[in-house]
Amino acid sequence: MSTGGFPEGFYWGTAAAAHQVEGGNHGNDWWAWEQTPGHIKNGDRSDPACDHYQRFASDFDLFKSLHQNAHRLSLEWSRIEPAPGQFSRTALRHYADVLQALRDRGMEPMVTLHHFTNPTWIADAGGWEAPETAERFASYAERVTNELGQLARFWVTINEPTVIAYQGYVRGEWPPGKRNLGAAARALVTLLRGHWLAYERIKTRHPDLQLGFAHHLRVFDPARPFAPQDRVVAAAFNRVFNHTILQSLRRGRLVFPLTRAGQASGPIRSQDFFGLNYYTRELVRFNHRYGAELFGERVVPVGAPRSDLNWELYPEGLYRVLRSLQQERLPIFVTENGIADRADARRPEFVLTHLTAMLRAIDEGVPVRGYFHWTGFDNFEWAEGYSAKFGAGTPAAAQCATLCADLSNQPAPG
Ligand code: IFM
Repeated sequence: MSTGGFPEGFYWGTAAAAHQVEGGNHGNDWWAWEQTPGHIKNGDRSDPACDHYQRFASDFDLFKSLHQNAHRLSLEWSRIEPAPGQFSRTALRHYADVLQALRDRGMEPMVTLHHFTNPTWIADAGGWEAPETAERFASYAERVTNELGQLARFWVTINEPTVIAYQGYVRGEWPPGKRNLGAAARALVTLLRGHWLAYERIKTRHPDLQLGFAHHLRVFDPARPFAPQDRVVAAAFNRVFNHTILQSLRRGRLVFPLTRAGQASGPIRSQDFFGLNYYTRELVRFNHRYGAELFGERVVPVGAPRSDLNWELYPEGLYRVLRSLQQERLPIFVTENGIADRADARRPEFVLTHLTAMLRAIDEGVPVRGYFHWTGFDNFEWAEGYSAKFGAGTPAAAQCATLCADLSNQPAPG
């Protein structure tokens, strides 16, 4: 039972990514990927998505009416820098208008600089496998914060680096469509270096900006808790998917196995807050046929509640992950948490049980400062196209949003 409630000034909102909602992003690697039959379910494409590029003001009106006092969004790199070193005044002005529109509504923006998409010229030059991409990303990040830094205090450099590496370089289901563990590790090294470089450059010019990284952390438990081989593979998943990045960031240098893939180092402190994207848990069972996946077959517990994407609904995992993050000694934002639920039947319970888990962690001293639900739109869900409905803009979700506001009982922070 909660005693203290949500802290004063708590941020409530939804999160989104430019390519999933804007429409019209034709200058990046994802748009190119979408043109090949078979890459996206039902042949869906990201244009027009939710037409948010045009409709942002009325979208924000809706969020405001749902009692949200913050919003997480991403900027589309390929719009801002359509060719190397050429920055579009039109795109920068557009994003300035977007951020100002949030401010006008009393909503605090959190801005992500990279959410999965690369300009085609970056992809053509080797994407995240090319070491120079780190430098190019940092230059873009520096320019953008110079132009827009006065409109937003919270910035996320990169969203879910391990998901980029896994989907794009291990599973081959996202661009660049590779299945090569060495390439995945090289990409992760460049992503980390990009974050470190961007952090140093931005902080030098704008020490007041608050910078973080959005990590997708999953709970991996052994499918058979007493089977040593399952415990080993679950621990290996936890290490590779969750802890490699966390430890590298904590130490300001690469840890094994990334040390085998390249060289990079950064400041010991390169996050002012911790961005947590939490969705689910997976049980891991040893299977000798899964050599390319660390010999781990991932399964959902029999009879467990699950989303339309077959992800287990496991609110306890949010509590467990938040407790484990206490050691980072950073303010925490839940930068994503949500459910694919076409019928909107399980979303209210999902939100309630996850908020309860979060509140339990807060009560036990975990410094959570805000919660961004994924998401406010039924948007373009990458390789799933429009088949997976994460949007919380439905009546049931509206009830949840009102409930959130009541739970926090807070006016929007000034
Ligand atoms: O839609 C994605 C988002 O882009 C990154 N985090 C997970 C979400 C749901 O799959």
